[in-house]
Amino acid sequence: MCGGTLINRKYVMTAMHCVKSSGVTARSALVKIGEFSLNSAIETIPQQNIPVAQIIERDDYDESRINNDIALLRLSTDVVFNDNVVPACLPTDPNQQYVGQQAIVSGWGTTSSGGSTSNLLKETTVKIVANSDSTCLGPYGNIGSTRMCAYTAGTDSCQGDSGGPLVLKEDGRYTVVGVVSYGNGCARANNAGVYARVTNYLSWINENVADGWCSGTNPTVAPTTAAPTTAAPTTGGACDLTCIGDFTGNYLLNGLPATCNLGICSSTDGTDLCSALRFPCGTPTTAAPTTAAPTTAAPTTAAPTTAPPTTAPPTTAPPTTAAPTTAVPTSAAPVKPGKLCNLRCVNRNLNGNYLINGIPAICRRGRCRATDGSHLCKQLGFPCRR
Ligand code: 4AZ
Repeated sequence: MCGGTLINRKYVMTAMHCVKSSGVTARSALVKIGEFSLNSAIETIPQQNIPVAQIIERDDYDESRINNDIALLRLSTDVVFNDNVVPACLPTDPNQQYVGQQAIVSGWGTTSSGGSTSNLLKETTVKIVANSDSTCLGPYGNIGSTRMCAYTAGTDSCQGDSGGPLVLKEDGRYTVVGVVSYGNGCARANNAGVYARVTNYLSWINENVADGWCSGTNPTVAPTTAAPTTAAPTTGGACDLTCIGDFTGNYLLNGLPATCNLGICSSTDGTDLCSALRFPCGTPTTAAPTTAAPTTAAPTTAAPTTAPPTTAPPTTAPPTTAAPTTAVPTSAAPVKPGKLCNLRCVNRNLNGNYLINGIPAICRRGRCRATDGSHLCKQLGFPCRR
């Protein structure tokens, strides 16, 4: 199994080594979107299991050096976005190095080198380091511009997290900057984790995922034509987000408080919502075209898990690649942890930080609190009773 990142309604980004092994590409794959608990259904919104229609490979993938370890999965049906399922943004600046920035990596991989995988999605925070950092250059030598390292003592991605996202907050949105690739063991002192560097592949990604955007074109990619000199004023009125979903109620859309009715939303703090979100479902006809326009409303990052490729080409398709998507916490405000929630009936070994149905939580022996101050048990529908 591997991870992956939802890029838009049709494409998941993962690692090449998740879909190809010893020169043989997997024949089929299944992506699980909105998954959280692998062996019990505690998700408040059911996951979407979508077969992969096409695996888009990097033909410069070097299996022996684990270079260009990045692949795209074209889904056979469109993902339905919801509170727990929103694509991650792609970086817009190909030259950004992110050195020194804290980033979140997530997955269902092993919780120690050679240990067992996690039934529940886990996340941790690691610092992106320069390729020349001793924790990167020391163990791996010169990894060039196609890879990046992230290191924080005592925590790491691990086996089974491969293909999954390394995200950080950029302009208030979660942006996927790395794809989990490899490392010497896991959380080994002075050995960083290695990630495919997403900025190195932006053109390739954008060229290949073009038909997966709501509007037909990637709103994050600057148009080649110049913006008009007389820009029409943007209004603070309703914003049409129906390409993302028919959601109704109050939401934090990329941290902006908003109220929505069947996908038509207005901010409740006076912000010009559509403009702040950079018109994810296209610009209204009266508004001037924006130049660079990052994508999605709710700041959800996908953390799919994928299965390893089959090495031999079997005649029957293996029950392969699972790629769940789960939300990364949406707001980073320092708040008091919420009420204690007993989840021991789900997993009595929950220890550490998790994303539970998209809710960031900290757990000790199966008892958890939301770190965003919310009432975890209530949001999960009290899975282990009150
Ligand atoms: C793996 O085998 C793997 N510590 C992924 C990430 C890391 C190590 C191993 C990074 O999938």
